[in-house]
Amino acid sequence: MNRAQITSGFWHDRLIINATSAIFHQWEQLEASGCIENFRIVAGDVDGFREGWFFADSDAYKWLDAASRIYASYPDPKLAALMDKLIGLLARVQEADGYIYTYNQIHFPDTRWENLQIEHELYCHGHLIEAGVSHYETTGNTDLLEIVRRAADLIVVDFTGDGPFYTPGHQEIEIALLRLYRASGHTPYLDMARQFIEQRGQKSFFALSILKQNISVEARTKLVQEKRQEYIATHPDFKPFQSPPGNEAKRPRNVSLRWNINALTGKYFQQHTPVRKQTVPVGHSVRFAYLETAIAMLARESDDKTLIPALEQVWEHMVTRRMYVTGGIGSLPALEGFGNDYELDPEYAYAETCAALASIFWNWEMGLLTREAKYSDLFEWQLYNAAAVGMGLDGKSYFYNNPLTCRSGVIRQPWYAVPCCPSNLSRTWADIGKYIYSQTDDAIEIHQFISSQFSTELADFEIHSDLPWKGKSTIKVTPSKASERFSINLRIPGWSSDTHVLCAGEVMELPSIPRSSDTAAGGYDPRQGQWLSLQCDWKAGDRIDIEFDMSIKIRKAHPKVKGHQGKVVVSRGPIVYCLENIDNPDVDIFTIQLDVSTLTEIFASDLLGGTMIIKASSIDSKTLTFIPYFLWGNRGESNMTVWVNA
Ligand code: FUB
Ligand code: ZN
Repeated sequence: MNRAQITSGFWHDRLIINATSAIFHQWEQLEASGCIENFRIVAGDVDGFREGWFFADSDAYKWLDAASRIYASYPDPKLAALMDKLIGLLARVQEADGYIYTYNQIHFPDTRWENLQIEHELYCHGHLIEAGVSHYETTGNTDLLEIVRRAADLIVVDFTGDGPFYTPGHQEIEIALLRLYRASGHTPYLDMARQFIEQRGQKSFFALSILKQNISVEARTKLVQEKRQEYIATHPDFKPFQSPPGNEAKRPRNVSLRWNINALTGKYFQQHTPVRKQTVPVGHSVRFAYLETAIAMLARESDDKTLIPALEQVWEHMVTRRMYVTGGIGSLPALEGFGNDYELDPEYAYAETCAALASIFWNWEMGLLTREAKYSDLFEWQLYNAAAVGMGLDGKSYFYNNPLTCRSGVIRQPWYAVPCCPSNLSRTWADIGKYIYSQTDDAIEIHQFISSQFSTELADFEIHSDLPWKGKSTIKVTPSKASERFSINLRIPGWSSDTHVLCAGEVMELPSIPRSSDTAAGGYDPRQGQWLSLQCDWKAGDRIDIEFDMSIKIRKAHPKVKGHQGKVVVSRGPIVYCLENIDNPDVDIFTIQLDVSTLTEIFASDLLGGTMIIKASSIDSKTLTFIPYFLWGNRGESNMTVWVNA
């Protein structure tokens, strides 16, 4: 596995918070909310009532996945003990044939795979499988792997050859099976993933089956609620967990109607048409990007080129028509998903943290599938903006939905009734070292400039990077032989309009940046990323010096995006900035007019853990302070806007 060790700088600091604060906080919340207790109830360790959504198990698995990945770089015995405790519990909860899903095991022991479009049974099994693969990869221990293989084998037995009706409503099992196939080489997992993917959108009368499942889900939910009331009445000591209030996303009118239409047509679940015809991003954005990730993985694993055109088209459509300037996706609350082309209201923006993460996974796979740099450009942008905003500086407070304009009431919460984002973010950050480089037969590709070191059979590499605050990066190369000829391909990000590269002291000529004729809707266009190929006889002590352009940029939305006329976004390097009213107490951040000729950067070492801020004046000479968007909301309730009048 290609994994670089993160050595210093921005990400090193974030990963320490992830490993020392976030992961333990998340465990406490899983305990407090009853998620872990649900497993103890099934195991017969305790008496109690199962709490949380029917898919609550997935949060325990995602935590285990995150903990396993964190453990690879931060082998804390406390973390190992928690993981072992949970794995031991899962071993006792799993049924003899591999099934494990506390909702059914407690409430409906005689039913399985009942409402696949709605109840997330396969989604939960998918997260379990992913946790098992991560745990095995990072610890070499097979305890969890054995559990997940039993679960995966059951799925293969129960679903192989079944028709399109037996396709999950929330994608995830496909990614999981493909990861398990990569780890084990066992082809039934690959075949099962292929079946789930190929059968999407093939079901006739989808609306009828959704209506039927909805009736069943409602009846089952009602039954569970009645049982719960009964339990509370007979157990006066039972103290249900009070989840902090969620951040209500501001909703456009008629969004419920749109949700219904989306669900009945299958678009919400990406079940409206077969995957090779899915060229427009629709529906729930996490499900969408998990599906695209899985398709890209399948295309790589089975060398199926027929899957690529739709992947490329749907990506192009997303980045040019349906993505926010932060890289956030999903502009419709309630639907938690895509709106129409150019429908990118900053206040309604749902842009769930998990959706950004899902897109990150997809971009990585696309980069490896096509070897095009643009995918790693978007990866980087979403990592620093749409995803990084999801976790507070303390590692213990989170955003779920991520508006680009907030007039009130959005605050970071320690937990959510649906806590899918925190551990998803933690597991992704813990794996940043896996996304820094890749290798082909004769080249090393550097995708991300993050201070780190790694070794391949060709050479040892040390990257030192001042990103995201300063533009300097260096790469030291120590080849395995005294002199070794191979290529190092550097991604030159589209956001850097003037990059300078010195290779062993020699100035390199850069490829010209292609400018596309159609402007991206949101104001950020990742399609300008490029590879620079350095083909040399590398010698010990060789270094590559890179200087990226860190000038402040002004971005504008496409004229078709409503409400954005006369508004701009400020960005610098890979970072999108915003105005938060706590830094601008004397102005109305929603109406103030920025004088774009006054923008200048200053490093504020005592603000928000040390950050580059941007100072400017309004046209009536008021001082404005911009902070990185990903840092907003770290100082209590506040208003914020990414789009500013100019
Ligand atoms: O339903 C499982 C996860 O929780 C989804 O991906 C999120 O959007 C949230 O609903
Ligand atoms: Zn989420």
